[in-house]
Amino acid sequence: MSGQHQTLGEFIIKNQSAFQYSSGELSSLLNSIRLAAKVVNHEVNKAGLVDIIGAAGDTNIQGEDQQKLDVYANEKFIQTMTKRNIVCGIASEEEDDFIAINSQDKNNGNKYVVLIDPLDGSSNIDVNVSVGTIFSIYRRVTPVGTPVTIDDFLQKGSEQVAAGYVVYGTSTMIVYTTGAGVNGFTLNPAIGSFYLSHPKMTFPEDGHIYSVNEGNYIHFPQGIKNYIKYCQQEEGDRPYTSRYIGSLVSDFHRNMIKGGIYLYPQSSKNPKGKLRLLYECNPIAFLAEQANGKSSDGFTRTLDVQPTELHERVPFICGSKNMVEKAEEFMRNAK
Ligand code: P6P
Repeated sequence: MSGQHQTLGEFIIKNQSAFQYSSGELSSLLNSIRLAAKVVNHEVNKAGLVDIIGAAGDTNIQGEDQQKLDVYANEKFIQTMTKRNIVCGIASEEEDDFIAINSQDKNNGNKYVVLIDPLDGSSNIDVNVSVGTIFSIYRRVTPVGTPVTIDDFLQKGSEQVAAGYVVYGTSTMIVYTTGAGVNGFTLNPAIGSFYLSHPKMTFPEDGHIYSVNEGNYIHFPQGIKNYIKYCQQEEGDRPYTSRYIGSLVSDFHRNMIKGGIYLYPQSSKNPKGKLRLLYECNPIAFLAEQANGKSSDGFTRTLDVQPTELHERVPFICGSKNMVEKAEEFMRNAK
């Protein structure tokens, strides 16, 4: 990466004045995410070499086997954010309840809460397929200096002040937004710095890739079945290409660059879908809209859903605007 590319640190400083809230704290928070991403990346990249892959022998609240890297990533992100003394609370896919930071300190002026999926797609670790970290940042809604409550976490996705992901793929990238567009930074492992490699990322309005686990086809609602058959029809620019990695961050990242749609609908097996609203769907939906894409459950805009539980699941359709609107049309017509 030659010298003319801006580093993530330079970009954060250059753009912090555009951030409507206390920019210094957000910058410091984004820097802590950058540090944790480098630490986790180091372990993910050598997962096959050391005895860190394989289940940790424990299960999380989702009842999913915790992979050792899940546990490791969770610890590292929580540690780095806690140390920076900016955050008053953290919620994680790997933690049953939210974690209050310094709540005993009445002078705790921390204003932000963070929700994370520390290692999404972790079932892919043992087979060397890319995985990701997803994060979502809000300002607290309860008075500063008081202990954080569940209300600080159960905010609509439209209230997010920042969101992003780390994708540990053929290269490691951080992609994030603070509400002024989406920018992607690639890690130069030789130097240990992230460089602005994908400025102003934007979804093509149309695409030719659909990403869904077709193994669940018979369990899908009729509208989704009809949309999948539409994608497979010989007509116009169809059939589309089916690409499904089984890692939301990787499927989303590819679709944002090339144009495409990702679907994890409700089904008779997963009546509310599989993906979690607060730390998977909302941050990805924020990024999608900031990149001129769209995201819904087939009827309601993802960012408008009022959360009621920390680990609640929602049906999720996200990607190129015209493709999501076509899928929504099939959902409406099948009602
Ligand atoms: P399935 C990973 O567990 C995840 O949350 C997403 O990253 C991924 O897109 C989806 O679930 C895969 O789920 O049921 O198709 O294996």
